[in-house]
Amino acid sequence: MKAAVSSVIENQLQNNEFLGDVLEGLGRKRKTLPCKYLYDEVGSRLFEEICDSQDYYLTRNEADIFTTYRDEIAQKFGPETLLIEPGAGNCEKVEELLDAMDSPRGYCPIDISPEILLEAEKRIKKSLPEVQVWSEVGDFSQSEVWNKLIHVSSRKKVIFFPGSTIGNFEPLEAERLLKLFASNLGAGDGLLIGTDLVKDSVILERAYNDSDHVTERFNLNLLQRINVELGANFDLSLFAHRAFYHPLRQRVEMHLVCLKNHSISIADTCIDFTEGETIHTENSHKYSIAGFKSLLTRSGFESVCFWQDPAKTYVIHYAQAI
Ligand code: AVI
Repeated sequence: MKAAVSSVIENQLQNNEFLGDVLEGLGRKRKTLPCKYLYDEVGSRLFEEICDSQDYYLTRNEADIFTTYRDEIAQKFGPETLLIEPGAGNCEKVEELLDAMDSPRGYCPIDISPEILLEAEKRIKKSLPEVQVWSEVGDFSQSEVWNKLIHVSSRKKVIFFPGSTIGNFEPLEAERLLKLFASNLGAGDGLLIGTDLVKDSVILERAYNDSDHVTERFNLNLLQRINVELGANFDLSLFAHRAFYHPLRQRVEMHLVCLKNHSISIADTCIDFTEGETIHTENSHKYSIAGFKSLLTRSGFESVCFWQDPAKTYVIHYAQAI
């Protein structure tokens, strides 16, 4: 009973934060919504579908790099390394790497979803029973969850941050996050991180406007989530998905474009929309190799090496904390 009551309170707190963020974002002159809210249950499922789609090359090409170079990557870590994965989700990408590592000290996935972590932990314990797993529930962009990992001792730590997730942070936020990572590592500890490369806008725009319209559903689902969880009354047919490459900012921007003047309400607040205005829902920053190396340097790391797919669309960087 106690557990049930505390989970109700936790849900309410989360909903309050969600409502506050939504009202703040939609109250701005240029409307925006934080991209972290794209990932409810439906959104996470749609994102998995995006990753499997032909047009979204990132996941496939990153996986190819891991398959080709996993032994070389694992050798860089050395024996008895503790692997930490912020935002691990279902921990799908790590098994191949753990398997290639020499006597791994263990694996620490961090994620905000306890359910997903529990499932992943069970799976890893089954497929790699010799690997110790310490899961931590929390927001990896905040220092609190990192403090909980201090008790896990190891001769070497490597933070594993694949999937071009760093691209969803504004450059200054990305620097802040990498500095947080560096502050939780000792000198010589590692960072293995995936980044999508700057490239022809046609290829980039196709990846975020896939021919099966999964990204469109993923983007629009955010309004549906606000309707379901916050009792809003968005009419999804009055918004369209738009994703385009912004060459100066070196990022793909995802928006929801309003198709007709109208108003909606969320928790007694009325919000007006004008035809043509957009809600900015996500940025995916693309980096050159040199550009990312300089971000690493500014954040307390020194670049050691990197690996690429044959078509040179994507990079996995390995860096050491200074
Ligand atoms: C999770 N993240 C790295 C994806 C990206 O490419 O920015 C999210 C995504 N948004 C639309 N398609 C994929």
